[in-house]
Amino acid sequence: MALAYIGLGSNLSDNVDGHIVAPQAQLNKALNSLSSHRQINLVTVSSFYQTPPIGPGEQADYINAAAKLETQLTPLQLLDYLQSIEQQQGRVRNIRWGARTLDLDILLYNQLVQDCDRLTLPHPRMRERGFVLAPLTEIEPQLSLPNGENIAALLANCSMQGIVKL
Ligand code: ROI
Repeated sequence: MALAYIGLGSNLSDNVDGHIVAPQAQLNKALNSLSSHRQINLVTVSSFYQTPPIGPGEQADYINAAAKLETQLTPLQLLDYLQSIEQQQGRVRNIRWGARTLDLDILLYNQLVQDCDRLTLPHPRMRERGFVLAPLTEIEPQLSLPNGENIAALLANCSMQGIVKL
């Protein structure tokens, strides 16, 4: 059984059968899909955070969260499942770093270090992102990266400007 940490983010509403699904509901729906998988046990979910957008152009604020899960899936099987949830919930991959209905990232998978086409672990940009580290530190403050860096210490170096715990 592996321990994995997932980052969740959304800043767009999807239109499902004429109904708007707000970012918070996108995250809740994704968490339901995660916990419904037979080989995933959702252990802890952080609070939701409203966070200012990092990236180009005018974008709405994001809702971000982190989750801890136990799984029998391999990293790539887990990635496939996360991408199937993103697709179900109307994610359109268009511009890099553009607004999105739902973004599910594997942050850590055990203490695995890997760099292949589809998946780099730990997540390559998590070290400097307050919107990732704030929810992750809430659920696991003593967690460290494979290189020994503690996530709470990394968070102390990030700007928390505009990040609001909901
Ligand atoms: N900015 C915030 N605040 N939260 C995100 O989840 C997020 N995701 C992204 C980019 C576009 C980099 N910016 C973000 O992919």
